[in-house]
Amino acid sequence: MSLIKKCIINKDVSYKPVWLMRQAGRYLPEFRAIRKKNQNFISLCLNTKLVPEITLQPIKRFDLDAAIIFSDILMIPYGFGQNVIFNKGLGPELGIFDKSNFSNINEKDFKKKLDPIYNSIKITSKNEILKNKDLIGFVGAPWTLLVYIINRASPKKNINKNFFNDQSLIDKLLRFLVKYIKIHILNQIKSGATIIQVFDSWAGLLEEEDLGKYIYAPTKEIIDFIRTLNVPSICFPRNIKNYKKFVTTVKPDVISIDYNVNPEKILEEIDIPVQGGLNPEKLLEDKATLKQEVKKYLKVFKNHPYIFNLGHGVLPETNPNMVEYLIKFIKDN
Ligand code: 1CP
Repeated sequence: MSLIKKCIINKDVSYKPVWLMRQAGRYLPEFRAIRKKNQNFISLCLNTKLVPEITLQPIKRFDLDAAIIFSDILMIPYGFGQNVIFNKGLGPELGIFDKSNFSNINEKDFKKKLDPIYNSIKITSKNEILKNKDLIGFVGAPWTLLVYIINRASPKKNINKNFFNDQSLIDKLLRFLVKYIKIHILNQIKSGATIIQVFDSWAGLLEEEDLGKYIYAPTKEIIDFIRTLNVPSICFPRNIKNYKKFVTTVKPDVISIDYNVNPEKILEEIDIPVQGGLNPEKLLEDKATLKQEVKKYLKVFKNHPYIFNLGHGVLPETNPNMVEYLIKFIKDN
């Protein structure tokens, strides 16, 4: 059994496994060299020669316990036939999505469009370097994908005021998303993904009264589905206010926390394995500051099953030497 699975399934507290969100990508010079030659991000995510290489870049450098497949949550809207472009510095830009789009969505075309991802997972999972390590597959949660599809851009800048105007469109899209997220998960697992993480990056945008419909019910359906496949699930509902309610309602195997969460409070409230928390900005500071902060998380979760990770992705300006220092420090403690 892999060390992460020992933590999740056996609730082993003696070893703290580690991987980092966005461990493949932006901050690594070997990734930047590939990215420079591959300006189209979607095509890069569909490149079965480069995706396994990028996925394994951090594993070659650092003593990590898992690789995460190099892909993006917006490959699902791409699989729906929606236009998706990644502009440098501006974030993603998506084409119009209205009722007419539904007639173009079908399982055969979706699978065909995303097939290179599944082939990359097959190739990557067979690499010797991942022996006894996990290969993490992932999806965006229904709510977060709904936000990108309807808003057509990151909600970081602004959210379309007419977002909920066409309620029948939203309701139908939510049902389509749950169905196709499950298909995407199943195909990743069949290809060799051994854990699934569900990213709900924009969970924090909703008010309490809307959580049931847009977060709890659809995410629970996905988590229940992953459970039938005997694969552990990790949920990352970023900025959600009530973790206890989320965990008891959705019932993931692991809850991943962001850097605004007080780890001591989580420990009091939650009895399932926990992942993450460290503010990625700590990797931009000096080693002593980083060490102090890491120690805090290791101390709080000393007697609790805990997967070390960050509270969000590795920042592009991070020095890879600091990542190396971080991982060595965790392994030596
Ligand atoms: O080189 C570049 O310009 C591309 C930058 C980049 C990378 C490296 C994007 C664009 N996506 C990715 C890969 C990626 N995205 C991974 C790969 C595996 C790894 O973690 O190493 C993963 C898991 C994601 C997930 C993802 N994509 C999320 C969820 C996590 C989060 O950041 O909250 C989201 C919201 C996206 C959408 C996305 N992809 C890329 C951008 C710029 C954005 C928009 C972010 C925003 O709205 O602010």
